[in-house]
Amino acid sequence: KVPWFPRKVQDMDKCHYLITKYDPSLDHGHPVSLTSLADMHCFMEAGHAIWLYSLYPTHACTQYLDAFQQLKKYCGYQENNIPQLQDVSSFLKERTGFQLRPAAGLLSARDFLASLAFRVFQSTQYIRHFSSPMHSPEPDCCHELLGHVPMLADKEFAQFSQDIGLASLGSSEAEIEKLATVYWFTVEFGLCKQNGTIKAYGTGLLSSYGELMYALSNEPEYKPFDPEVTAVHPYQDQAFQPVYFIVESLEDAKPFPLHYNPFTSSVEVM
Ligand code: H2B
Ligand code: FE
Repeated sequence: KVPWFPRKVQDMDKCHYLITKYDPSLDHGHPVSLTSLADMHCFMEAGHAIWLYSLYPTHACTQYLDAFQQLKKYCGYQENNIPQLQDVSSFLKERTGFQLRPAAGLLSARDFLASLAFRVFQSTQYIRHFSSPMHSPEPDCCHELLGHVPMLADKEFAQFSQDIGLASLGSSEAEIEKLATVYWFTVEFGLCKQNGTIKAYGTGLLSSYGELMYALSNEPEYKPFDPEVTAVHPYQDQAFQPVYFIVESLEDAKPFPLHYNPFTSSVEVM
């Protein structure tokens, strides 16, 4: 039996299953609401953001750098400002048809991936706890805005994201787990080659000063991206990744050989 899956973008209202990994009342490192502590976090984050910004020219892929310039110009990406989700969503909609939808926390891989099929990115709005500015165990708005948003403004990357989403619709739990793993090692922690140099396009790297430095140092192990191999490689979210997968070129990255035909609204295997 094929599990239920959304057929139209309105069905996103039913794709909101939250995973509770951390009990907010027990864990002091849990992210907190943005509205209550906005000023303080804005101040704290500026420090991390300035560190990060200094790494981008040498560590980020060109697609990221291009989009980042645009976001500075049109969406108020500045050290002392938190951009508005609505402005960013309108920006993306114009570039690649992606839109942001507010999410209350970490969603199940199934619901999160399903939304990508409709070019909807479910974005958290809270910010990481100020006691650990360099690391957030769950996605927060720094990760979404500094990591995901610039990459989603790139056409090929947007297509790649949607392809993973499309492949997830109606899939079994085992298939979802494989897709979530591919997503992890590409969208979140992927590296690519550009002019013979390794650059980061993974959004978990682009939103963490510490891991961005580490990923492009000589410490971690590198493996070539291969969907079959990558999909079953174990991963964890408690520390820096010991292994990163490299794609030869971001333009050629495909989760699986498939293509969404917008004219027939169907998935074609190439
Ligand atoms: N939920 C939210 N709100 N944001 C994410 O970036 C996210 C998610 N990523 N759920 C998903 C899981 C990802 O790690 C994969 C598909 O499991
Ligand atoms: Fe993410």
